[in-house]
Amino acid sequence: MTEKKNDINWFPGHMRKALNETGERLKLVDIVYETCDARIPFSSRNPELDKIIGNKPRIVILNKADLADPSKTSRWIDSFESENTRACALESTHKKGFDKLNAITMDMMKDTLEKAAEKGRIGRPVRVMVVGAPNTGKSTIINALAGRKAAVTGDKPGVTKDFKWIMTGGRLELMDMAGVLWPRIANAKSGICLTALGSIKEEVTDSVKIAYESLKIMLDIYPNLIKERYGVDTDIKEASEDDGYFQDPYYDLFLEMAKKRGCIMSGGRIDEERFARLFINDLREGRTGRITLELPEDFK
Ligand SMILES: Nc1nc2c(ncn2[C@@H]2O[C@H](COP(=O)(O)OP(=O)(O)OP(=O)(O)O)[C@@H](O)[C@H]2O)c(=O)[nH]1
Ligand SMILES: [Mg+2]
Repeated sequence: MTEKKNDINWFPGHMRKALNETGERLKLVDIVYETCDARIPFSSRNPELDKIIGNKPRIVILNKADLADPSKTSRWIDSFESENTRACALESTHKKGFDKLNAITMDMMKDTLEKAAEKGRIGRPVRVMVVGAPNTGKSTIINALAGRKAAVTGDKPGVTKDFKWIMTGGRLELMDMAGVLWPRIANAKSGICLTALGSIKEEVTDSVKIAYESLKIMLDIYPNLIKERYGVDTDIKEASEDDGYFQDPYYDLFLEMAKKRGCIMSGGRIDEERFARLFINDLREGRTGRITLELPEDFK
């Protein structure tokens, strides 16, 4: 494996600006929908954004729940709710989960709307800001709520560049925001997961390294999914000193998987780059299976 770039610069200057502007724009809304990726609810939540949102009413949305492990999604929702944070799961491309989101929103806005009605403002709109890490599905959620393709979406981070108001025709007025990362990612595993699942641009890092590291994570949590998808034996035998030279059984497995998938260049060398991209895309798009790589108790 060759090292390409070691410094992952995932916090370009415009993201600091976007974070600061988020604080300013919060004054314009009643409630915040904070999106995260249901497969990595810890790593895809922005601690800086969390601070900025503060006590403003918010709902944490575990989006892409169709790609996550359903029982683990329930555990995450219970964990948020037990800490008095409202949370719900969405499968926004399938338009699932929105009744629940709407019910929680109206429940949280009840007092505000009643007070407005007493002052004669009956049917006052509810203004929502949708924020979260890049590629977590903010614009897709907005389109589902608006019932039309009002916001641009795409399968890479950084699609929405600036904020935009979108009217739904119903009670909600929605503010779409550019996805924001934060200067210090909690740990190496978070950085790998965020890149593998699409919130950090792949171009800033080494796809072979990301694939190799995410394979290790998968072998730890879902070895059977790897076994089933790639037809390999996942019982890793750690290299012993007796082997006489350094061996990395995970890297050997990575190469075996690449070979099985026919990622071979002319001359017989294994095309690690091609397999890395294939492996990451399988993971990202759910072909490896439904996965949740983090549990609430890991962060208590
Ligand atoms: N499977 C699945 N894919 C989703 C879901 N929500 C969004 N996506 C996909 O995820 C990708 C990113 O969606 P966007 O709505 O553009 O994400 P965003 O948060 O607005 O991204 P930025 O504007 O770049 O920050 C797109 O390819 C969507 O089709 C979901 O619930 N399930
Ligand atoms: Mg967007």
